[in-house]
Amino acid sequence: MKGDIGVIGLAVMGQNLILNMNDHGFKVVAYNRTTQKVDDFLNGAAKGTNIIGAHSLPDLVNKLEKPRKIMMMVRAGQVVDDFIAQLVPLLDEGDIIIDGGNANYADTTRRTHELAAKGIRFIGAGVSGGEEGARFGPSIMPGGDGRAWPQVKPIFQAIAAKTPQGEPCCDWVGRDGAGHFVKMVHNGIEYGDMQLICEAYQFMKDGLGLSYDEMHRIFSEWNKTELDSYLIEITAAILAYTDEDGAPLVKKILDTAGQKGTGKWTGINALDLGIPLTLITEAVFARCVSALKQQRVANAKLFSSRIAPVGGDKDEWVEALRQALLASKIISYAQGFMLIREAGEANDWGLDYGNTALLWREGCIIRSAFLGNIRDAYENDPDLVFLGADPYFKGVLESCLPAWRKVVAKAVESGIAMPCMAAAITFLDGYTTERLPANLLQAQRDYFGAHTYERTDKPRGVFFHTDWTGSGGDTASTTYDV
Ligand code: NBP
Repeated sequence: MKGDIGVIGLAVMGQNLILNMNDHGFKVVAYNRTTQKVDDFLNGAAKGTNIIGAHSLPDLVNKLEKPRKIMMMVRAGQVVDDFIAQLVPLLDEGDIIIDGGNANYADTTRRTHELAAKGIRFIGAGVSGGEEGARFGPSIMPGGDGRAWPQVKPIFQAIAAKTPQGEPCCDWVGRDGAGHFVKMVHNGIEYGDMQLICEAYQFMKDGLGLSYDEMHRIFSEWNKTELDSYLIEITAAILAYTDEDGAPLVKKILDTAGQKGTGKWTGINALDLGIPLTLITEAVFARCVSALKQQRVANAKLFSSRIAPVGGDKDEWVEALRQALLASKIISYAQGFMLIREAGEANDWGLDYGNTALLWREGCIIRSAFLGNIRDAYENDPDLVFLGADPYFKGVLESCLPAWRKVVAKAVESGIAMPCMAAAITFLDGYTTERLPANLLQAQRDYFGAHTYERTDKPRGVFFHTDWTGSGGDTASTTYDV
């Protein structure tokens, strides 16, 4: 009997996805560039299963049922193009190649079109949930050539995580690079969620002087509230984890954050599309600041910097922090969905935002109870532009606002860097201000560059230029923007 699906790439993600597929009754053919890993896998984790090994790409292709489905779980980038180039001559029209790695969505769009021209159907599927998700139920975000989806759907929906109601956290996102775009924004939101938690942790540790035991208990309690999520849960566990000497291990970890690029891509796309994705972008920059360790150490001495203790009732501050974190998180998701909407419209992907929230509800790193509320918001109003305008989220934002302001103001006063919580409240203040100072900005642009402006007492779309100095001409600029 031939295999239902082939998987190329036997690192952590590939092996665990294969085992997951096998558990769900699919016959999987496994291949890896370094073929020793195929034998190691078959004699190790895959021993006693129905998994079949392949020692070359022709061997892999020959062992698959038609139309063939071949999923790559390899390093993103050139490696994917190289495998595609080797596979295409071996495949027949209608066969399907799936890239389950963290591809740039533009590459997925290009590959979908290039392969369609050769009769091969391509799916670019974002997979989230790390090792455990891959093994027991990831969130999967597939996009690309829609004709391939009915063939792949039964396998992907079987292995995906399920919501408490039993719905799979995997459904078709849209054509071309839509799946990988949504996965990219997921990763950006992950950057934001993690940084928000870190800001609350620093306020508790350095402002309130709480112990690791106290912080562990607080995050455990927060996990029973609207903040119920995987990242809050693992933060509580991390704070309780001790090293061999009994001290919290996290205290000994160097404070320089790494990054692989998906947060940066999210920020770049937001800038390209003109979406104010301030929180996620600040989270990326916060990692950049953390990485400048030597400079920070030197400048801490130069400015004699220290965090001033935060006085007052600690329990009240902790509750205020919880509300600040929740409200900031709402803004982060609101901005993320604004970006997804803009990209979806620009590319005509026909995205379903409630479905996107459903895909992230379980299985992935940002999984949380909160995503159920986001799904409800988009089900109630599929055209919702700003998540904060949904009645539930509006209510939460309004009730959290006083505590949120207090926390951000106290952080600034005490010298606690809080880029994401501050960016979130600043965004909400700007986004809910009827008249911003951009009138002055337009005047400045017109003053130095004759960029013109619109007037409040004239219809939109009519542009004016003023000779501000009396020595300028009447000619307005149409050729450049500053
Ligand atoms: P890696 O990203 O570490 O990739 C390892 C695989 O890529 C191995 O099969 C390796 O083959 C192959 N490979 C490399 Br590296 N260079 C190659 C080359 N020049 N030619 C052919 N094959 C090459 O594995 P992973 O961490 O399992 O991730 C797989 C994909 O899933 C990546 O795109 C990753 O970004 C994405 N992802 C990872 C996670 C996670 O938590 N790790 C989560 C979500 C998505 P070899 O054994 O012969 O070197």
